[in-house]
Amino acid sequence: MCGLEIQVEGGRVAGIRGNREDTWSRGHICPKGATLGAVHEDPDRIRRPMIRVDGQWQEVSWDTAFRRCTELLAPIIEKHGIGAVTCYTGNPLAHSFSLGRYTGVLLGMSGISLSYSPGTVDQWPKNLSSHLMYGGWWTFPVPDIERTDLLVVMGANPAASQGSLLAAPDVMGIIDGIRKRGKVIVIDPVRTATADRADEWLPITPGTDAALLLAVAHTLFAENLVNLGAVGPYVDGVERMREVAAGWSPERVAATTGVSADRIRALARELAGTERAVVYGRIGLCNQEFGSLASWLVDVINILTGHFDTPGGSMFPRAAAWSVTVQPIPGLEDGAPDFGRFRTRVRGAKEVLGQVPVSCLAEEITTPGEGQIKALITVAGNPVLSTPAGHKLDEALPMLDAMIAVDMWINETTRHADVLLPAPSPLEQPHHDDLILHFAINSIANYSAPVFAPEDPDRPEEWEILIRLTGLCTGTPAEDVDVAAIDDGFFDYMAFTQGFDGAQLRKHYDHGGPERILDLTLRTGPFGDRYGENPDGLTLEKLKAHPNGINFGPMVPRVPEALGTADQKIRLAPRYLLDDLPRLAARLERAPEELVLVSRRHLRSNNSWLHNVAPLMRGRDRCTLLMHTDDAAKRAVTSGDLVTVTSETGSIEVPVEVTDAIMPGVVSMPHGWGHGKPGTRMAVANASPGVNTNVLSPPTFLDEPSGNGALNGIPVTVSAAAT
Ligand SMILES: Nc1nc2c(c(=O)[nH]1)N[C@H]1C(S)=C(S)[C@@H](COP(=O)(O)OP(=O)(O)OC[C@H]3O[C@@H](n4cnc5c(=O)[nH]c(N)nc54)[C@H](O)[C@@H]3O)O[C@H]1N2
Ligand SMILES: Nc1nc2c(c(=O)[nH]1)N[C@H]1C(S)=C(S)[C@@H](COP(=O)(O)OP(=O)(O)OC[C@H]3O[C@@H](n4cnc5c(=O)[nH]c(N)nc54)[C@H](O)[C@@H]3O)O[C@H]1N2
Ligand SMILES: [Mo]
Repeated sequence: MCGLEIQVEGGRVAGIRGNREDTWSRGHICPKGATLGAVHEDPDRIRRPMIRVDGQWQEVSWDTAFRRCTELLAPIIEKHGIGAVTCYTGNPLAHSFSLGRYTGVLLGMSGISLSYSPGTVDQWPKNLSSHLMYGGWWTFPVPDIERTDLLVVMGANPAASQGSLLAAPDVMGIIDGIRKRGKVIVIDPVRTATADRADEWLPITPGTDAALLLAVAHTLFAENLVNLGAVGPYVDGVERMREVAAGWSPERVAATTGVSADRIRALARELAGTERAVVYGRIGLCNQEFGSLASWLVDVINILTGHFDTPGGSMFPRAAAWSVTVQPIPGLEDGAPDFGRFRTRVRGAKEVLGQVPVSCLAEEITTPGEGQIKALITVAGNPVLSTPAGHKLDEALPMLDAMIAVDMWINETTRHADVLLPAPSPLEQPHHDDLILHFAINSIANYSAPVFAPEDPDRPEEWEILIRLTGLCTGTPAEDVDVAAIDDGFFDYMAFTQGFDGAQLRKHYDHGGPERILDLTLRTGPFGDRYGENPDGLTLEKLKAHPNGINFGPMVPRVPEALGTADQKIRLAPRYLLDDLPRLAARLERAPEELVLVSRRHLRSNNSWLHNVAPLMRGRDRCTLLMHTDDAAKRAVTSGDLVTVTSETGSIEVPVEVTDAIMPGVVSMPHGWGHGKPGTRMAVANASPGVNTNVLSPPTFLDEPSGNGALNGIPVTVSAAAT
């Protein structure tokens, strides 16, 4: 999202720096932005379509590649039906100009009934709690960190991640600003770089945040500190919440959470007593055993303390261009939650908001019988490294009859494909953010033209690839799909959702594709011209006259307008979530584990896929196991020693890094490593492969209400490695 100034000399990137004139980022940049040139120039990046012939990759024309897709997929669909086909759409689609706007075509129009994504190892608990509380599965409240005086960060490390369901430029600079006028508290089992920059680090036992937050709610009610502020008239369920919280005294949860009853009470008082305060919870709260409860309770605390829908509190952003992704799920409009509309074939996992745990994919491929998955399309994903027990998926993928991958590299996942369709370099595409604008603390619009013309003039854009694959799934040979017709149909539907006749609107355009969708979403967004109804409003054409972007300013109160519930009320205490409380109560009775594993991120990485970028890989090995000094002493290991880490699912060897910046009883590893597999083409990554932490993630360790994977709080044992 940061504005970049890219210098080009002789057709090459000569330098990238932050654009000081950018209306959003004002010159801020992170290492990922600064090294995009290396992604563009990476000799390992695939540039031509490839098909596998007798086990060997062969570069072919696009036409041949699409024909090969047809040859592979059509007979499978004919024999087994579309139910034998699925797709995995990965994280970068949230960031790509074309994929962000067109994955909906593949998911919505291909007839594939059940698809997989890292959503269920990421934000599914937040989708669930937002669906239940606000009637919008992407209606996420975001901490207004520019205007708050007390920020409580739980399970997030913006010093590494730069934010997440909180998009803000230079988050750490903003955090420094909060400290000057107020206070920052970080609640995390690890003393992260964010915690180091905060006023206070409160270590917490992984997976127990929901219990802590219930005790905060308990204190707020018990001490008469509840004050809903302006949203008061729109909140339903306060009395129910009072009854629920009554059973969760700070004393009851102190031992399990590792946070003293006094500190919990003081936290409640600080939050209630600070005019502008906010709690932010992120991946550490989602990817855990009680992810839905924790995600919900963050919002409950913000609401009970009057820090909701008000500056400096938790607010609903207004995206200048709305995202196709946030469309309501047909059949899951507000009302009684209707989850488990279907269950998976092998494990019987229930559907929640249209998805099932991503960890089901391997067993659906390997288990014979009616409905077995025979063909897989992956788009911008590397589930072999990023999903629980990815090593099992690695074993399952060769059993497929067909696999098509749309990606930039031959990595741990795509090495199993039969057809590889290359994505263009980020510098060969236009850019305007999409989904992440819905989590941004300012309303911004910012369009960038491609820096380079396509190296391969024949190459289709990724949205065209998605449309061809969609058509193929519905019975048309991929090479014969009428891309423009499907694109028009998609546009018409999107226009219809905004109350417009697409066929009429299309007369404004001489081209289709994501630019047309972007124009539609800008013009029908909060600042748009609505195709002439509001003549001074925004259009893509006007935006293009502002190369540094347009910033429409900070968040504004949006309740009740933002609510999708039938009665435009916030449901503070949804029954579906309350039903999960007995499971949390049982957690309080459980004996402590000897050691549990949590995940972490690094500033110079992005999940599994920037490890082939040499400038990002400099420095010492980052794929290490952080372990507390006392735990290391007990096991007679010191920094640099190789240790064996074992969970119920698997075992890995990794170097240990001994530190006091982590709670005793907790160890931490980054995900996205485990390169060096045969058949991959990533020379830089393969030279420093690291190990795959998800070998240790049990596929059935889940946040039950959402089906999201619990990748934090995994019981493990650690001992010095024999080797
Ligand atoms: N540089 C970089 N940036 C990234 C990414 C990247 O890989 N690299 N990934 C991107 C993606 S896909 C995402 S989703 C975001 C995520 O953004 P963040 O949520 O900020 O992610 P992390 O940096 O992993 O921080 C998670 C923190 O949760 C803590 N934690 C683990 N378990 C628990 C628990 O039970 N309770 C509490 N309170 N804390 C816990 C961990 O110790 C860790 O410090 O980052 C995005 N940004
Ligand atoms: N243990 C543990 N596991 C985790 C997490 C954790 O915290 N701990 N975090 C989880 C989270 S939050 C996430 S989001 C997932 C990520 O899970 P995935 O999305 O499966 O993994 P990525 O590593 O982001 O893989 C991105 C893939 O997209 C490709 N790619 C990049 N840009 C483009 C593009 O423009 N077009 C195309 N077609 N391909 C592109 C890359 O080459 C790479 O193969 O990992 C999850 N796994
Ligand atoms: Mo993510």
